Amino acid sequence: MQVEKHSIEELNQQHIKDHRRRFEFAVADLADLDEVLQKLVAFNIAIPSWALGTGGTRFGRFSGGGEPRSLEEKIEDVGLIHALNRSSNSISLHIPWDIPEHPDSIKTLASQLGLHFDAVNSNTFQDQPGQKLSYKFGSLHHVDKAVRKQAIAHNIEVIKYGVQLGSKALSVWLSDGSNFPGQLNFRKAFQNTLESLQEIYEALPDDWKVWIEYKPFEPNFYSTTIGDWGQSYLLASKLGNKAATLVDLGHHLQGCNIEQIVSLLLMEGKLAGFHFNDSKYGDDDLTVGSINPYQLFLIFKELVEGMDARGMNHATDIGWMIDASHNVKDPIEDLLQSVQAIKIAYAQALLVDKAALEAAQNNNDVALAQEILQQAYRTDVRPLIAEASLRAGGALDPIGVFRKLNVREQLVKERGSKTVATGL
Ligand code: PSV
Ligand code: MN
Repeated sequence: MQVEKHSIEELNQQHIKDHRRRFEFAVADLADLDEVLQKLVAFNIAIPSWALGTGGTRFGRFSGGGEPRSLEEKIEDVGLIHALNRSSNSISLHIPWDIPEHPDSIKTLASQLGLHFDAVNSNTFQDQPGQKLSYKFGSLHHVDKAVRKQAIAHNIEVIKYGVQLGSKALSVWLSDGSNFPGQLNFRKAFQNTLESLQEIYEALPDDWKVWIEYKPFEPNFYSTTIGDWGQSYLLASKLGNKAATLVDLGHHLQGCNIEQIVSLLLMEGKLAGFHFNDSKYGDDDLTVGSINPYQLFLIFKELVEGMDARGMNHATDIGWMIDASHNVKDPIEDLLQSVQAIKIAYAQALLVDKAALEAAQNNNDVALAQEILQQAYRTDVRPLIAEASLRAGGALDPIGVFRKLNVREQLVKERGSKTVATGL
């Protein structure tokens, strides 16, 4: 199904007066309003193909109704999200969960909905039916060269799918690691990973990048071969200019200062992209901004400052993507919430008075520096996000419209109440 533009406009009209009042109030003191709005309109966040169905845990999965049954239906769902918020203009595929059997028609469908293809993701953390060798003890780091070769070939195949769709990056996350001390030789595991990645790197087209994701634990609980940003950065540096580090917010140990990591990776030109989510303990699947919105703001503050320092385009020079699993919420609602939370943090970061902050830092005026940051963080920027959405042809209140138009009910009618999407 598709959400018609006029339905969104009609519902917008019902709230336009309230919106105008809130907007005028919110922007009264904003000097560079047009610039901020332009940046918000331009800012898009990719939707992962595996997040459109209900996610599960290792204990179970409680499917929702109307889940997409095919890649085409997943693309339709991203089209719905984009129609509502005008900020989700791309989809990131995970192979082999979502193999584009007919790339031309998939591409046409996507472009009809205003979408393109973000990074393609390889999967060597699960065995597939009929697969010759197992990834039980890892893939690119495996002690057996034949397993490494199989995993390399899979990554090269994923690049080929991506080329057909117009993607420009391969995103690699390895679950390779060990569960017990003594299981692995760390150095050999790292060297094997590097050599495997070198072969994959050689297969990258000139205008492509490889994004190397890190994660401290899970599914391995003693060591992960690419466990932190240092290990990812080391690999990316050894590989070359086309390789950089991908930061998944949930892939840090508790209390980790992610904003500092982001700042330094940006400084070195090695920040490839983001997987947005949130976590309370050790998970990486909660909705971004649902637990720690201040941290999200602080990360965006570093992103904006660091990208400006390098003259980067906020919207396009870094890969922005959500990576979460929705176990109890409607996935589309959760993704709409995620995009809103990201845009709120981004807008607040744009409001930081950079000159005043720099002066406070140079004067060691710690209290004032904090005041400046929190002034931006405590600004209610929601009317700006709504205005940006309105100007881009989206909904003032994307979730409200999703509910008013009974989108999920219609999807259940079309697809059935017992559908299960591929993914986690
Ligand atoms: C692993 O936890 C991860 O964050 C990686 O990005 C995977 O590709 C994704 O989740 C889906 O499994
Ligand atoms: Mn991730």
